[in-house]
Amino acid sequence: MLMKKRILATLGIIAMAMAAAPAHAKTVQVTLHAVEVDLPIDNKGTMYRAWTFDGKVPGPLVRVTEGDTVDFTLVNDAKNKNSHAMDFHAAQLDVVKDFGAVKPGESKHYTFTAHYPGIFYYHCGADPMIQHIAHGMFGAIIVDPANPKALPKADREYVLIQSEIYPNPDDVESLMADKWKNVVFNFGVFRYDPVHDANATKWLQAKPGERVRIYFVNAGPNEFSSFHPIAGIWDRVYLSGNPRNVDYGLQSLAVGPGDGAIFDLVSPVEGANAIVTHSLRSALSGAIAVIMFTKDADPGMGRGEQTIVR
Ligand SMILES: [Cu+2]
Repeated sequence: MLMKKRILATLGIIAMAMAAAPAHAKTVQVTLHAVEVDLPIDNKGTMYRAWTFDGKVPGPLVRVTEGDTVDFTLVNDAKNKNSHAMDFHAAQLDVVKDFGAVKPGESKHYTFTAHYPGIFYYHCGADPMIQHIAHGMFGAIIVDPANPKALPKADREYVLIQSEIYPNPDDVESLMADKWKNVVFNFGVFRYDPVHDANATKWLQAKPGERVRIYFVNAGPNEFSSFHPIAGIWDRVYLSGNPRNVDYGLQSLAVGPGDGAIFDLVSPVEGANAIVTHSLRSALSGAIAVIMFTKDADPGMGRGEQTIVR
């Protein structure tokens, strides 16, 4: 009789645990291809030997919801010359078994559950990691909170990833000596800055009063960011993008290599802000992104495919 009670109690606990599991949790298939390809690194089309995920820098935006399981496959294309790997900062795994490199023509598969909401870095971790990141092998994964009301609703969302560009990313000594030429957002010198580069054709857009959510990642490999909106104030900042890590009314926040944060910006007026790293040697070499606040802002910008403006 006692045994039966215990079994029933245990079953009750299991049933409660199952009821507590998020009903929305799903498995998301993600396949990324390591591709070595030439890409432009400025607005006039200077080409650079890039190592990429899916031929783009930043790599494709991966987006899941807290509690989801990511079923991940990395394919290292046979045409490549180098081994590559994948390190998701949203994952809790084995660095050797899961994040280890695979040779050209091979692939790697692993799964993880995204237990923490936020904005997380992903990057190639193949040796020497500094060279793979300098070549452009990085991107971002957003893990949206399971509770859709955990963050105030954003009207527009943009991903900005800071990194350094080195004249020769295969000269590892120059990477170790931190001899970058440009610090940039989304792998382009003044990519979204028509003020410093007349060849820039795109910038960020929003309407006054809209809540603009910047998902920011610092890919490094070496430089810190002091992330600041010139002529604006971050309304809210969430460290690592976790809704529990909220700060209000910040002017700048230091974001180190391998880190990320959510920055919410609301402009009460029309006009422009210039989003920079306030480390000015970095900003003036290419890390400035203009955001225009106008009543006739393009309704497509900061939504869907235009979350990473390409
Ligand atoms: Cu790589």
